[in-house]
Amino acid sequence: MNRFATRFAYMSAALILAACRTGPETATDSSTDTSTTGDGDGDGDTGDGDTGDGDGDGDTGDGDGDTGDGDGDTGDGDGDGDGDPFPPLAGYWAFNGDSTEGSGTNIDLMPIGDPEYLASVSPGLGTALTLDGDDAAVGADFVKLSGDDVTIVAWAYAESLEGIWNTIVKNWGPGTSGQFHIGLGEADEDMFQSVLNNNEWATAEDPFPSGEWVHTAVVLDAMAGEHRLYINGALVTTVAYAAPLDVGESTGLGVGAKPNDDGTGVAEQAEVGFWNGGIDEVGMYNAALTPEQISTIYQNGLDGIQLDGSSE
Ligand SMILES: [Ca+2]
Ligand SMILES: [Ca+2]
Ligand SMILES: [Ca+2]
Repeated sequence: MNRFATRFAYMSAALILAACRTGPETATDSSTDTSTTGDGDGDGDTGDGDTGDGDGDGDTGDGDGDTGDGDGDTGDGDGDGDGDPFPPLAGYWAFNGDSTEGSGTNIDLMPIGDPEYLASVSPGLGTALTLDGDDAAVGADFVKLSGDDVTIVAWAYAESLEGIWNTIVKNWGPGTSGQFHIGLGEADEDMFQSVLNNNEWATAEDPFPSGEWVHTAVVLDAMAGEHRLYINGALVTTVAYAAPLDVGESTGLGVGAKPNDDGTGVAEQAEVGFWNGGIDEVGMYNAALTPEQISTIYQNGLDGIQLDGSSE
């Protein structure tokens, strides 16, 4: 099933569910939710207990009684009914011909320079954002990750490791910091690295492989107090993580380069960190995924299964 058919299927499922709900439930939602800023309609706004899956019915605590995403399984949002436990995506960029956001919960990105959309890890993953050293995709008003548990994943192909702060994905500007830098290190450090706003760093021990697709994952686990890096589904680094995750003031999101502070372009500084190569399947979760889930995402990518459970 192609992506659009899949999304249509979600929408149909959501509409059917909405139609099946009774009037009193809806009335309860709107009448009892006055203590929050949300309206209880489950559309992803804050305060009404949504977990942010953006499908309008997967929220918890809004009085409608559902706990899943309305697709009949336990909340992975992929609609495949297999009951796997993946949380809803809080941001998803599949880069299949464009840089739009795929989960409905975060921002579309705009191309900077002349990025192309070329072959990815496997045919099922469609195309990847392909950059030759002066291109990127950026956007304004990034919907920050909420809570203290976070997972960010991406496939990345480094054609070259030249340059500093080579960026895979970043909410961080030149004048204001943000929630994270994920990419490579500064100066000659070409190790996979994640930097948080409170200056906690996690750095892999080995240089990032070039000339091949590499799956990367960063997990912030508040309960365990761990900030973990994974390469190709395997844990490579663990450092201490002290929640909360600082939000920071930068509002831009950059894939393939550091954005400017408001995400209307790339940072105008030497440390812009252009990625040279490919990036695909950038996904974010407001949850600390387990080692098994990270491994599954890696294996799914090799098998051509995208984060939303579909294949191109
Ligand atoms: Ca893709
Ligand atoms: Ca270019
Ligand atoms: Ca470098």
